[in-house]
Amino acid sequence: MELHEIIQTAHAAEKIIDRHSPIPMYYQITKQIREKIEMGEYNLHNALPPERELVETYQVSRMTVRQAILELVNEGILIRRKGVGTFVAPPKLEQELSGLTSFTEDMAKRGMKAGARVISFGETMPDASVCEALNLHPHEHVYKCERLRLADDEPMALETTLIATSVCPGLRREDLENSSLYTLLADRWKVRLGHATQTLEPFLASPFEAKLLHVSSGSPLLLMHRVTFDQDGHAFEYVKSFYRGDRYKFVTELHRKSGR
Ligand code: 16G
Repeated sequence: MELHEIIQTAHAAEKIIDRHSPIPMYYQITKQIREKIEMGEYNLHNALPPERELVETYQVSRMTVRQAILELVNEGILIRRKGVGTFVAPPKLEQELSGLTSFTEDMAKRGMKAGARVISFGETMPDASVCEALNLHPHEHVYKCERLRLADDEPMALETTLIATSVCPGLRREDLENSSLYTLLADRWKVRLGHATQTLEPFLASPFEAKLLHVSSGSPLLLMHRVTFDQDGHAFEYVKSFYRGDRYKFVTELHRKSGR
């Protein structure tokens, strides 16, 4: 770059980045990038300018640019594609928290294809908390199945499901590969969904979850625990799920209680 170009670039960067502001420079850059996405300057189909170009535009260090990008990746606004570049992420999937639905139904509602890859399957003795949640007798066995859930082939969630063997005797690993557990339970064992209790909390991906979910280790995930009951009020399923924080947004409708 010629000297006059360097000076011009530095002047332009000064206008958009306030070096004297208490707001950190990386944070100011995230704001600029968000605005460019809103204006359509950066879109779903084109990669963001490479790091070195952003370094020149904003006249900051490579580390500052990286921090800004990481922030937006963690928020789910940008997405990194290995060896290709950084892109604007597709909109997050909005998931209602009030209805009792299956992953397969949730995807179908959006016109997406649900998938399930079985990571592990086996019969085991549950620990005390699962025994209590499912109201099991001592020594009662459960099937434990870990499944990676996919939406149009993209990994979205990692689910570990525990069900008493007495609920669905003879359940096999291959029954769960790319099919709906709830449909199977209803069709083969006449289990009818009633209600569920569910908790939701933040969690940072360990290298294990990160690899399966195609995110970086330490990325934000949403950890859900669900106990599902049948129509007679018997708890039949205990599930621990990790949902990608960069691909999901949870929605609830709130009603003011009468008498307030
Ligand atoms: C949802 C449920 C999970 C259930 C699964 C059945 C949460 C946190 N989890 O993912 O408890 O086992 O649906 O889906 O919502 P399937 O019928 O498609 O296998």
